[in-house]
Amino acid sequence: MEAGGDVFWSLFNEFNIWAAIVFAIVMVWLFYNTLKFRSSDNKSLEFESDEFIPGVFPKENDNLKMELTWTIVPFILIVYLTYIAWGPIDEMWSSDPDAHEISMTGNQWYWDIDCDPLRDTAEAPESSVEMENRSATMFYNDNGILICEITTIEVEGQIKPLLRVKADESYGFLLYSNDVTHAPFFLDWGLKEDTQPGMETRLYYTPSMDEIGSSLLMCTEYCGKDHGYMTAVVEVFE
Ligand SMILES: [Cu+2]
Repeated sequence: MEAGGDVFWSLFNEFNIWAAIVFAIVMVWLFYNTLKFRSSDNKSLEFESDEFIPGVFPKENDNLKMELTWTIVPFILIVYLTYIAWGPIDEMWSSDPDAHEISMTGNQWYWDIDCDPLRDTAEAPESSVEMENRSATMFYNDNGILICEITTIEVEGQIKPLLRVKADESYGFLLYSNDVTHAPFFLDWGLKEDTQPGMETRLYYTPSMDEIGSSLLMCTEYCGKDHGYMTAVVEVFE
């Protein structure tokens, strides 16, 4: 199963390609200069080391063109890589009006997941407290097709929520917290986002056919004693 979606993988590959190019240039440059400027048969180089005066830059060895090159070229590359690194963030933050919305509320130390948080009201609930005790565990679309289900699953002896979503469906996750900052991390999707008390955060994702199967969801913002057990399982079905 490929995790993270196409946009993540193309970014990963592009970073690897640039890392290989930079590595090759550095290595060629390193060995070229090591060999070219080595001292042979104990002869000293063109300058005497005694000529160096501490605190005084040996201007005669300066090469402005070279310094500008190794400053400007990596700078351009870093700016470019920073720019393309926004791609996945942009994608998970781009709202899709057709996305089916699922709410996830962080609590110390469990996740409350609701398949249909916006029923009953035309707008988003004002607070996650309103949604307590009225979680929808299933949602069918207009064609009667199941696109969200919440059940439970046993993970290492503990009962955890199991969120089931359909491949090729667009989902918007509405994220809340009832106490402190949490952060659901969809491990195999490569997505994470903070949940904040008193604030709604969102992320959007369309699981692909390649992602059919189960993967872990865990909290990645330290939230107290049982932070490490604040997990759930996400299953993508066909
Ligand atoms: Cu946590």
